Formats: sequence, C-alpha cells, structure tokens
Amino acid sequence: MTAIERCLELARFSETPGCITRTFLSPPMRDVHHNLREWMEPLGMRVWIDDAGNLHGLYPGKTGRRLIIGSHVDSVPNAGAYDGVLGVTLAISLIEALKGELLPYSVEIVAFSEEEGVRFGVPFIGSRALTGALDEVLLNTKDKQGITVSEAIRAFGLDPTEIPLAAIDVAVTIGYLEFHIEQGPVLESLHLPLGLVTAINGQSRHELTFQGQPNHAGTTPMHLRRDALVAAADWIVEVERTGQTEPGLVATVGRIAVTPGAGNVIPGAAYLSLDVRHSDDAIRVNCTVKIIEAARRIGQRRSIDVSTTELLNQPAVPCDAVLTEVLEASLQKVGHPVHKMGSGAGHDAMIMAERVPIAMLFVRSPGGISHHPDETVLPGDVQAAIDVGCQFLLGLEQRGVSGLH
Ligand code: HGY
Ligand code: MN
Ligand code: MN
Repeated sequence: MTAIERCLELARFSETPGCITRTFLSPPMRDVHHNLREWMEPLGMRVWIDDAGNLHGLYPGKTGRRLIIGSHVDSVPNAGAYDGVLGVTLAISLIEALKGELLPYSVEIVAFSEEEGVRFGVPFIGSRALTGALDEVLLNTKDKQGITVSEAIRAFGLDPTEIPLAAIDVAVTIGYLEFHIEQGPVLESLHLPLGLVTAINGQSRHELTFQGQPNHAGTTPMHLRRDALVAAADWIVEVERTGQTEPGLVATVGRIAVTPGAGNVIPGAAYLSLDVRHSDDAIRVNCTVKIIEAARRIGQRRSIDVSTTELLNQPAVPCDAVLTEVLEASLQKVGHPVHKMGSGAGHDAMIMAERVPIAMLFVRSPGGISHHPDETVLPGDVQAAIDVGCQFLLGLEQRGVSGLH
C-alpha cells in the first residue's frame, strides 16, 4: 500500500458517519491503531501504545540511539484525510524503502493520539506525554460531557498513572522529524512539491463567555435587553479588525455556542473560542491582550459580564539548524528546489522541540485547503517527500549527526 492509500484507509475510521472526525481516544482510534500495527509489525517493528494513547513503532538499528518520526492521527471535525496522518503513513513508507537494511540508529514512528485540541480544548495531549508535560491540570481538564482526560484514558483501557513511562529518553534521541501537509497555498503558488520548515508560529487559544440576560423575544423592548449574542457579534468583528493590523497575524473565532438557543428567547450566554497566531511572540501576545480588552470594553458598554480562560500560550519554535541543514541537503540531493518557510499551523514538533532537536518537511496542499474534506495531496509530491526522507536517514550518519548525545 502507498502512503496515500493508507491515509484513505484510516479515513474510514470516524466517530461521525459520512465524514472524518476522530477526537482523543474515541472508538475509531482503536481501528487506526489496529491498522498501523498491521502495517508496522511485518516490517520488523515492535509496536506498543503508551498510556496517553500514542502508538509507537520501533524499527531497530545498529545502536540504541533513535530518530523519532511522527505526527498525529486525531482530526478536527469533518477533516481531510491527510492532516497529521500522512506524517505517519509516510514514515512507514520510509521504513519499507529500507528493505530491511539496518541504520546506525533506530527509527521510532509515533502516531500521536491528540494534537488538535478538539475534545478538551487544549491541544498536544499526545506529544506532551512524550516530553513529560502532561500535567495534573491537563489530566483534570473536562470535555463537554464533563469527562476528564484521565477518565477518557481509563475508558480506553489505559492507565494515566503510567504516563510518565511514555517520556522519551533525551540522552539517546537524535531528534524528531515531522512530515506534514502545508495546509496553505504557498507551495502551490510557487509550483513546488515540498517546503523546508524553518519555524512554527506561536499560538494563543482562549475561551470567552459573554453572560447577559435571557428574556422573552416578544415582550422585551430593544433598549431593555442584555443580549449576549449581539455583544459577542460586536466582539467577533473586533477580532477580525485586530487580526488585520499586523502582517502575518491571524485571529479567529472558530466556535460559538449560545444558550438557551431558542428563536424566541433573547440569548442569555454566548461561549466563544479565540485563536491568535504569529511568528513573533510579542506581537501575538500583545494582540491577544488587545482582543481580550476589547471584549471587556464591549461587555461594559452593553452591561454584559465577560469572562475569559486561557487554554494555550504556545511560543513560536525554530527548527533545529543542524537537522534542517541535513534536510536541506537531502532536498538538493534529490534535486528539488529548497523553499524555506514558516508554519502557520501548529504541530507536535513544537512540543517535541522542548526536549529534542526538530525538523519539518511540508508537502504541497493542492487548492491550499485543509481542515476540510477537500484536503488532498499529489502522489508525485508524496513520493518526493519519501525520496528526501530516505536521503535524510542516510544523511544523518554521513553528517555524523546520528552520533548526537
Ligand atoms: O490548529 C493547528 O494549527 C493544527 O492543525 N493543530
Ligand atoms: Mn490540524
Ligand atoms: Mn496537523
């Protein structure tokens, strides 16, 4: 099977019939694990699942040093088939391409259980387990049904008290490589199959609540209302306006919920998400502060109580210079132009970077679309990424990088 065929096979496993939705440790994740194990074990890989639900496959090498290659296998609601998943199936293709040859180091493929942050609002649960950052606060975070991360882990048959065993051994880890679709229009606009990632933008995620007064839509005069949804609408436009003030800044309200949600009741409460990103942390944080202040100002003007919860303040992360140089040389060896670019999307690599050197290679996104069923890749581009990946595996040794630590 090709890497693309494997993505399409895994796309069949969803918690929502008719579209691809796979959140943290939902039942279809068992099917994903079953298939990944079926594809990895015949290649001589030892496969296990850690207590954060990450699936690992270890391809042995001549020494105990290891290169980790991974990405996530959870998805956003109504997702495409390639976001995250391609990084795992492409890694399996790389091991297949070795045809049993042993490298001077082991290769560990990791399929992270959760990167998107859909179920619990907080992303990177899987990769945080590997970096030792899956703390009690996160384990006690509740989903919309009031189930905590710990309870979700137990319900899947795993043991949250064993999560510390999932932490990587930094002393033997050469680094972390992630292949990922670009999820944007740049490579397509440049007619390039691959992009060399130099850094990953930082991101802020918040939840906001606008609390007004529910009341009868027919009897309450307009000047006597405390309409939470109108205040939220005021603010959403302000989010967009602030997002347009800085080149490279993006600010998004992706989710809104209103209660009580009846057409003849003035909305009493509105619950909104906020996602702000930029390559410069100071710009990102300042704009986030401005946007939150705007919510408070609008609340005061409209007698609406506004409360906010910070879910994520993730700094921007540069890719490791040495690993990125090896990846650049691999691109050149295979004969592809080197286009260096930042990543607007977040990735597990930004969490792994807290403990080990990271490198990322982007694969072109035709139509520049992602987080949508129309997300796709071109077979030639995926093959190009595999060819570059094979060169990278050999290049590590030639550059003496695999002797790190
Ligand atoms: O939201 C992101 O940047 C990624 O898709 N998790
Ligand atoms: Mn995504
Ligand atoms: Mn992703």
